[in-house]
Amino acid sequence: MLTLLSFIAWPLFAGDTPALADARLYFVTPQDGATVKSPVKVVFGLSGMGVAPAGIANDNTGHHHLITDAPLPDLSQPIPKDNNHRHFGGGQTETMVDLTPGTHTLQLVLGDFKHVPHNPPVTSDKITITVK
Ligand SMILES: [Cu+2]
Repeated sequence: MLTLLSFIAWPLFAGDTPALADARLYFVTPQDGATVKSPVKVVFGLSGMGVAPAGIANDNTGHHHLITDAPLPDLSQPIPKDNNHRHFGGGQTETMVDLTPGTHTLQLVLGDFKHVPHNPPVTSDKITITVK
């Protein structure tokens, strides 16, 4: 029931750090549908807001989270930290990811200094890649 409620009331249940209206999060590389080799170089694109390391509460900033092979997490809570939810709390804007051969989905979510998505959440499109 709680899950259903927070889904229906989703924008109200987002984090309390405001996002700028024109913020856009996207993959510079790889492109949706690309066939790549592992480790996969992933470059994060962000416009309309800035990147800051975790733990530093600067206005209009956040840090990147790369979600692989998983749906978006509960956007009202700190983003989980596991093999499917990678945090780049140092303010990194690219990474190399080891992925098994086959198809994988990638999605980016910006998190605030407490690892909670902004309001409204800033997320990229979910892309699908094939690893040879
Ligand atoms: Cu984080």
